[in-house]
Amino acid sequence: MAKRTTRASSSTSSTDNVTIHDQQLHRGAGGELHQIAEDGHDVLTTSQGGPVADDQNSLRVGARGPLLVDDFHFREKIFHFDHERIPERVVHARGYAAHGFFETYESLSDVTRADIFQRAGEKTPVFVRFSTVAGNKGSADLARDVRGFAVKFYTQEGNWDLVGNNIPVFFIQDAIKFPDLIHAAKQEPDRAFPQAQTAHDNFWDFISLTPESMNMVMWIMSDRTIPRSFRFMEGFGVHTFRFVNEKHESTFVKFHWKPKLGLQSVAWNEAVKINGADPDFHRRDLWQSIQSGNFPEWELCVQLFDQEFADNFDFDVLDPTKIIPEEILPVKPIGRLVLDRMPDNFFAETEQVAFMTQNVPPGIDFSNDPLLQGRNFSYLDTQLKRLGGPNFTHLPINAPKCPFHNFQQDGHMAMRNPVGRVNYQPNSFGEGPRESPARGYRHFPAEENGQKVRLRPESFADHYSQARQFFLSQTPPEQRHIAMALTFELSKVETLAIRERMISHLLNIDETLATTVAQKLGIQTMPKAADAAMPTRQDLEPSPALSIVERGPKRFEGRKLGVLVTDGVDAKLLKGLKTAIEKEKALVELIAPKVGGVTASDGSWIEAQHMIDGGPSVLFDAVAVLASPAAMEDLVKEATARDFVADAFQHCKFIGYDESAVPLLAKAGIADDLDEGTIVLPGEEGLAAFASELGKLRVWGREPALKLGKA
Ligand code: HDE
Repeated sequence: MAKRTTRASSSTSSTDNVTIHDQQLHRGAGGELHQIAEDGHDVLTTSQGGPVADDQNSLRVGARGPLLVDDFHFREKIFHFDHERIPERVVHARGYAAHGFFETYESLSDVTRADIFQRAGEKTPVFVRFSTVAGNKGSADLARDVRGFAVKFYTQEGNWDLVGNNIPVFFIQDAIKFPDLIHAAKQEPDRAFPQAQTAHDNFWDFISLTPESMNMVMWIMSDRTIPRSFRFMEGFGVHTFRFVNEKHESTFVKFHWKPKLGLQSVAWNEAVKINGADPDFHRRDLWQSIQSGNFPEWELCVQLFDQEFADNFDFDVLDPTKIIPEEILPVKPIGRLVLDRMPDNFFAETEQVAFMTQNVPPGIDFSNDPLLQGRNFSYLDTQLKRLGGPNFTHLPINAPKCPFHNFQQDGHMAMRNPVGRVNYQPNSFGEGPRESPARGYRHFPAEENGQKVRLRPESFADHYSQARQFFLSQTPPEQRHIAMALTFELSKVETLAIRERMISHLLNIDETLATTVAQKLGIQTMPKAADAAMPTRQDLEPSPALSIVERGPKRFEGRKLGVLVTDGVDAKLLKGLKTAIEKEKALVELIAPKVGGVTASDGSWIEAQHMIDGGPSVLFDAVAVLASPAAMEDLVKEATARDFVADAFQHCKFIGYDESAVPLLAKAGIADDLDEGTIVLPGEEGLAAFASELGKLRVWGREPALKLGKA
């Protein structure tokens, strides 16, 4: 095919038909050429371009005889199919990605010479892949897990990969522990379960023996690990990096992504149910929002600091288990990221994209964070294994979009061999590329000296203070969720000593948290607090920036209202509701008792996107029930309809309804518990107020009375 495309470019062509050697060819959607059959269809060919006459039957002797080795078409087709899979990523196997652009707000030339940050308004193409860490490629989206947030910037001076997570700290301080961490987190090797979750002995055994992970434990047990969707997550570069300017001066930098629509997560019980109702919930969300033109957006923010700040800060800025609170060092927005195009092909782009922390352009450099330096080693190896050879940079998704030129050659699948005689330098033929001391990458000449040792610095030794700070910075519902998450996870741990060891760490973080979890786990005698490498410092100032609820958007924009409707629904009210929600730039989807839709009060046909069995309330941010009294008599008998409102209530969602829905609330067992989040839909004039009330997103105050997990 590729051969034909090349030849065709020099031939005469009409709009989408081309003639080569008297043969009519048809140009396909991707610009590729197809042979045309007698009846006008594109001709199916082998990979060698040979036209295929019969793709339904393999070649055999007689009608019932053996197959023949002459059948090169069969052999090629099955051979290719047999090799369709490549190894999945050892971590972050399940991912979803989109194209977009990064727009620089203002020149940062005073701190960095990175070309991408020189000109205000400049747009740089990007490819962004979100992922879960532990689950296999086919696992469900709402696993409690860290999310990867990997961004490839195709800059004018080479690709920059900012391979981050949605959590600003990590489990370990030294990359040498990474294989142990991941072995412990993934399914246990003898039984190959549990899949995509950390609620098992091996994970908590390792964690409880690794005090440096305690800050991360607070983060992963918080709602950050069950995000509402990728669009509502922050992202972090985690490590301290360096910006370097033209004068070779260095400024330390930490990177943050802030979602335009604010932060939002789901409830744990909701996450469990979403995994069943729509395992692709996050994928679908990204797909739908981009396809409908609601492009997700983040701001790139930086914390910039110098050596003096680093020397005076309470913690070592090279320790990836620590943050610098935003209240101490504010974040400065430097540009925006917009995702506006889905890949044409999942495998070619999302699966084959190769992120590598060591991909940095001139002006961006590394710090001595031992985790970062270990990563710089790892990512190249993993791509070789996964993509099968050193030429993975030739794949369109990985190739730079700026010109590139060197003498690398040959190897598996080489698509860009240097042309001409000279494939080395220096050479006296004056051919080929040469170094450029002025433009080329120069590593920051940091002074280093010391003995070769294997040790962990003293300055990395405080494992509990920031964990405590994180916990104390959470609102009461968020603290409750952390306690519930720890209880759930440890309840799945069979070895009692591991549970107790975790409680002994929690005692160093917050005594009430430790006692609550211990009580729920039925631990009779509290263990002693874990020995700490250094005593827990006095309380750090809480950081409200660490709370999702504090950082909530206070808007319903980008969210979804699910409206359960029946035959006889008040058409005017429904229309008014839709208009009010759409004014908030949010979506409305209808759920009907039967596939198709309902007939409204005025006789009009209203199409529904879901049937009640396929559209549970966990798929929506808030719900409404609009029915007719007659249809309600049947609806209350349906368990799925009762679950629809009972779940919405349990997940602290807003529920709007008209009077006809009262029997359903009664049957769902919530009629006596109505609160400020269960709202009788007013006449049309009040619908705008209802829509704006939804901006509060959840009624977390409802939760204590629900006695979830006997909290
Ligand atoms: Fe990764 N990580 N990682 N990681 N990581 C990989 O590279 C590794 C770490 C992160 O969407 C692998 O291409 C080591 C921290 C993301 O394709 C591998 C260590 C952070 C992705 C690897 C870490 C990350 C990866 C597996 C300890 C957040 C997915 C497949 C030092 C800052 C990128 C691959 C994508 C992927 C190694 C720790 C983020 C094996 C050794 C910390 C988002 O190279």
